[in-house]
Amino acid sequence: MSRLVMHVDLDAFYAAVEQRDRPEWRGRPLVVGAEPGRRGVVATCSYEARRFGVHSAMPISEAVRRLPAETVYVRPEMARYAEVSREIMRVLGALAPVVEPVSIDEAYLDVSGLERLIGPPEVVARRTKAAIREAVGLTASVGIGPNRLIAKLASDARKPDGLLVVRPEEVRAFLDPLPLAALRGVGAVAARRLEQAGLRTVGDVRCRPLEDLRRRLGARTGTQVHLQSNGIADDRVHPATERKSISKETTFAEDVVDTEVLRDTLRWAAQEVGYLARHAARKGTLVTLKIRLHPFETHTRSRTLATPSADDRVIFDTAWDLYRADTHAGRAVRLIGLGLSGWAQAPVQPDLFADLEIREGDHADDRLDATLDAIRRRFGRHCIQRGLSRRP
Ligand code: TTP
Ligand code: CA
Repeated sequence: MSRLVMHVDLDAFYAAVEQRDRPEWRGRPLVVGAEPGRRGVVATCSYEARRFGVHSAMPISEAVRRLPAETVYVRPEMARYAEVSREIMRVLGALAPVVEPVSIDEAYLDVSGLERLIGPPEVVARRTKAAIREAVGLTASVGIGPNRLIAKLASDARKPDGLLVVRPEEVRAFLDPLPLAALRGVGAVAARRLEQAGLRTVGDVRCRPLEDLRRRLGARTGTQVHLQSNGIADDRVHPATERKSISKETTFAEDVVDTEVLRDTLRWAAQEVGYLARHAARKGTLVTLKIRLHPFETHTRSRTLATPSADDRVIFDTAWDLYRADTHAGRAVRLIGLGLSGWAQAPVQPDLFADLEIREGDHADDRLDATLDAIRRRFGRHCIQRGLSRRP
């Protein structure tokens, strides 16, 4: 019997949290990210803003140029988003036995056994979306397929508020029209080679002989791409505690030289990696920085931490130090990312979904925000206020 993998991904996550909490911002273009007029990037934006071509990791100056005057700009408040995320992961943990969070707003679930308990895959997906909406008031896009690749592409395919189930016999028809970027491991170099051979879609790749793909892309990537274009991919969902390393990277649409853009991007990666490590109850001892320079030259640099850590700020500071010490600092960057590995000990807290300490940086303010949110969710929005409300 083939496995059923579900991918859950919240829509415009940070922006959706902001619009949820400020009804007057709903239906408007909204950007979460750097302050307009300063340097830095868009963390994310509402779907209303995406119509203007704005997206994550775009310089804020570019977003301001594209967006209309009524656009709302807000600074990210990580602690709030992390608290919402924990609630979502708890909801997912109650639905399926194995949940693998892969980012603050994304997880894979093995739902193979749920048919008998809940019903057909569509019902499982609908139930999941409803449970998330009920718990946190947000929409998620959900995809179900025979493996991770198909599940992820299925959740992407109908965003926002999407739901798509791709059955094994539908995999080819689903994959064939997708662009090459749908396949994992097809970077800029591989994509260029495939395009030079006249291939545009996954279907084009599927129709090429394996030997031809191996010759063009190398044995490893060629085989990978061949298997994926036939819908064959990893179908295992791992408990978070089994990961050997956690990393996040961003590929920019264009080369970046602005250090503020690089710094914002690494800060986000550190927050994601820190969040996932704390979720898995792990502390790492090795921070790795990865940069790809124009044209296709990739470097990694690592540093061992004096004390094992899963703290966003420690991870970021270490990676940023590595960047500044790098002889390539200042050159145009196409990709930047970081990783945490070398776990210090067995998980300190076997329960994945237990409340972990909130430590997105050492801001008492952030912690207070998260605590207030937790109380409000439990007892109603207006039950508790700050002495001096920061948000007018
Ligand atoms: P995504 O899931 O990539 O994006 P999204 O949830 O905003 O939008 P959608 O899934 O509907 O396309 O990222 C989740 C959150 O992570 C996002 O809300 C903000 C943050 N983020 C950054 O801060 N910087 C980035 O470069 C990216 C990609 C995401
Ligand atoms: Ca998302």
